[in-house]
Amino acid sequence: MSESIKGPAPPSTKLDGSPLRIAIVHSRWNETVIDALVAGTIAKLKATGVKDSNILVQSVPGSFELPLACQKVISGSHVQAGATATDLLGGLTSFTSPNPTSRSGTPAPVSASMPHQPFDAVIAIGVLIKGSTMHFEYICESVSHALMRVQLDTGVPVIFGVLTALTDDQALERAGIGRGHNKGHNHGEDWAAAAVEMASHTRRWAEGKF
Ligand code: RBF
Repeated sequence: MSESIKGPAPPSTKLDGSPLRIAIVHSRWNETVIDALVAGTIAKLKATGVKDSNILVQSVPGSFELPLACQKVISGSHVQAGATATDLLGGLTSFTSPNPTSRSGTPAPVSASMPHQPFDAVIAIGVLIKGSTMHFEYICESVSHALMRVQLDTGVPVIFGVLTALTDDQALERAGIGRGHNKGHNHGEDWAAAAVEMASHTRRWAEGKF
């Protein structure tokens, strides 16, 4: 049998996750598959250089909850970053100048080295397995549209890590834990690579660098 032509080609430049902060938001339905996907995603993020301390993992009950959670995690990280920058400026003021209004000198380190920078990308992970009612169709459609909306509305890449499987075996194989001789491939690794690539592109493009 001929080899499959499916799947992403490698990126043209080496992935460098070292300056990036990335959130994983996952649902808890179909836990065996979710656990494998989350583990695969984290392993690949670290392999590209993303620091442990720059990976946040949050969970929600089911896939239907993913879009709102991603949106709130993104907006919350801006609040957190703002608070951190204010803390740094406050700290700097009290150390460098007795008069807060005349502060000068060293600028606060509020960019890439900031302890809580906003998320550069969010990876939404869910596993939907078709049942005997119409729930599958409704949830798949609304979640995929809403995740796209979150990334376009926020300008932060949201990676579509939602499996929409017709059978348990399809889901297991896409997490690399198939029951037959074909274990499949862990798609979490691809989602991590996509997150690092899109986060890096987005930073560069935002600075007008192409
Ligand atoms: N959530 C999933 O992430 N994957 C599923 O396969 C899934 N199947 C569901 C099937 C039914 C009949 C119902 C009622 C919910 C299902 N959910 C599933 C949960 C859904 O995403 C959500 O958490 C709940 O509907 C609460 O908003």
